[in-house]
Amino acid sequence: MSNEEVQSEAFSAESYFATQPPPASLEEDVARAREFIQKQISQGRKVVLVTSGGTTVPLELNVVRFLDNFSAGTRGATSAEYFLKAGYSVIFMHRQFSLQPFSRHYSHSTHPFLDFLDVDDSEEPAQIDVKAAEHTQLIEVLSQYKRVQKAGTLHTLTFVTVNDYLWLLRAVSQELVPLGRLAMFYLAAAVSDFFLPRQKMSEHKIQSGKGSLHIEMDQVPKILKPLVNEWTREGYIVSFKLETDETLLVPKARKALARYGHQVVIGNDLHRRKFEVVFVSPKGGRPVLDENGEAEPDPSQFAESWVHIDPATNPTREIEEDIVAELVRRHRVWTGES
Ligand code: 9Z3
Repeated sequence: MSNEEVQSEAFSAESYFATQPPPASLEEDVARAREFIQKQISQGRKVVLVTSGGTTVPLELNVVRFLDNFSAGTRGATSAEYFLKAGYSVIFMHRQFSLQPFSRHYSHSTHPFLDFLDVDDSEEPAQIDVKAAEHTQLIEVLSQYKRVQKAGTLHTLTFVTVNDYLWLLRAVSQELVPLGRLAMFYLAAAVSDFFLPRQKMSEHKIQSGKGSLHIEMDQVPKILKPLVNEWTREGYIVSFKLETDETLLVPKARKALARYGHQVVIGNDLHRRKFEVVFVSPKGGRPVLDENGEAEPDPSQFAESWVHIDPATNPTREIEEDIVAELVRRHRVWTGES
């Protein structure tokens, strides 16, 4: 395909997958995920796919430079733990090296593990101890981790680029189809809006010395559309909307619901995301958009509910506990339970 043809391409999901190559590990990753899903189905479990962390956009084929999306992976990793506690099996699809369930409590930047160990080297062999102040939390985290390992209810998948993410999301969502309404999608990963198609990328490191760098990027296809309408028709789909202007949160969440027809958008402001989020969902059937899809949908078609926690009165409380509890309740209604 020539560059001109690529440039004129609108990049629907279909044209994206027809022109951008799959990651090398896709088949193997999907086979492992399939095996995991089949086991969960045979045990009658609900499965949630949690996406977490930011995707990158490489600028070169031999990649030296890339654009990144903001996300430490806290939302996804923390939520995955609460889903596991609620009895869900979890496919944790995350950005390589971003936070993961359980080990997140001992992240190298906030709570490095060397700092909670003591060593007594006055005798041979030297003894290692966990500091007394760390016991309670470590026992709790480790016990849950071991329980989950024994039950085999956590499966991890890794992405780096937005291309890895899109291919994996499509493949795994198709594998989740047999679960029908028992599957939930919790799309907390921070996904690039723009990318550089492979056909436009320079093979080698872009050279400096020629003045400023101009790159024209294409829009990443809106993946929620085929996810909702083609890849999974029955799964319960929760997407996140990140804004830095709080006044945009609810209107943009409403628009996304009207455009894609999924179940919930959780809006979060970048600076307040750890103690405040808003659930936006359609009140009745699928909300209606105007013909060209540009105008604001009628607000009376949507319900909003805010979740707040107060870090001053309870500094250890995590908002993900409340988010997951609410989603578990809503998912029960979706599956026809109480
Ligand atoms: C989020 O909004 C997540 O809650 C955060 C979590 C990325 C803010 P951290 O990992 O941060 O705890 O540091 N994720 C979704 C962001 C996103 O890309 N949403 C798309 C959009 O807004 C729609 S799927 O267009």
